[in-house]
Amino acid sequence: MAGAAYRILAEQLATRGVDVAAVRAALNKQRIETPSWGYADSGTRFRVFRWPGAARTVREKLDDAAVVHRFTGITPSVAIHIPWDRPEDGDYAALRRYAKARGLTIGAVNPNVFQEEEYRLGSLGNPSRAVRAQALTHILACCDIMREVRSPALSLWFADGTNYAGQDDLRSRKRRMREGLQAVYCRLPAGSRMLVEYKFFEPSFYSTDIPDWGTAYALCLALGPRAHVLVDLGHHAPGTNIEQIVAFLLDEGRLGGFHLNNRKYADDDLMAGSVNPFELFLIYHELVAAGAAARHVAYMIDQSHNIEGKIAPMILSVLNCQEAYAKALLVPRRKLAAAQADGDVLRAHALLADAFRTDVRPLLAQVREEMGVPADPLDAYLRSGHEKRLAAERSRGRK
Ligand code: PSV
Ligand code: MN
Repeated sequence: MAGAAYRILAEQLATRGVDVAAVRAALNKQRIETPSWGYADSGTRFRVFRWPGAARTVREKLDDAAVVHRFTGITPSVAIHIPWDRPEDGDYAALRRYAKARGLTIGAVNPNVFQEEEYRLGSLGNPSRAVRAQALTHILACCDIMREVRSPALSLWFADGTNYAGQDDLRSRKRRMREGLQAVYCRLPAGSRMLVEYKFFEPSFYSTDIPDWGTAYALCLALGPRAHVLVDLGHHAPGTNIEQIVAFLLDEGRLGGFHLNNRKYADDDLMAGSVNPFELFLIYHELVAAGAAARHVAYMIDQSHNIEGKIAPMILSVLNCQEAYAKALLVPRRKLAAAQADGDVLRAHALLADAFRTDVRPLLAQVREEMGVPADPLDAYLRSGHEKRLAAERSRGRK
């Protein structure tokens, strides 16, 4: 099927010196984790528009993740958020088996320490010792859940911060956060990692306890080698050079993973690659350039679909990441290094831009054929009638 178009592209790439077989092999190994919360009704603080057929339970979320994996072939794990994904019977081992029966594993466990009434002034950074203890207890319970679901990572994000100057002592907040994280770090399940996510604002607007990668990095250094920084693409001020942050963390061995999404104005949690595909490409370019240093990086989507559906936009995000990675694999690294060494600014830039401009769709169609998934997964999914079936099935019992 991919046939003629692929052969023409493969020939062109070969004349450019690209090892097409190696590119295909790399694409076959690409993996992206999808978030349980992206399958449920979610959205902005203004309005959550209900989607007919959105998942209502954690098992339905896993069912939907399995559909995304079936159509894309590269999303075999699902991140969970606790307590949002607490199974009704509380049996996490059974949940893991349920996932396994659908060809999935459970990925990162995300403790939620931002929705209880007690967390008004924060969780691990809260001035109250009792509230800090409550947050710590929840996060440690998540470590136990990690053991049951065999999760490789504890993914931490804190809404902690202050809204007004003088509201709290900034140095004390810093120390409390560090102390709390240290208590968690000691209890990480064997072989797992702690991912520390930063966000420059929201829901705290005057100060955020972990506002940037530098703070997250400093905390990780203080904690130990199993603590790594998590880069959520939506959590940066406009104009931030995210790929430079990625390069720095990779080089220091502290890039833990990504929350893939795209932003336009704030933390809008839009589909990955939808606003700025060039940025996504440049990030993948750094990852490819880092080679083995990027081995342990976790690629996780974190988006909140509000008006565009659930499963289909998840598929599109995955495909956008696949496309960005494919283009990054085409960068002629030796030629680029030579242009850089020669100080040939224009040529160096043009080499990158050329890779980005390459239409890799025939290549991806070929790779998908090899993986046994549709050449155009989004189109195949939309035509499958699955959305209609879900909407009918899941409308029962809804108000
Ligand atoms: C916060 O904005 C965040 O990016 C964190 O990763 C949360 O766990 C996730 O969104 C879902 O609220
Ligand atoms: Mn995130």
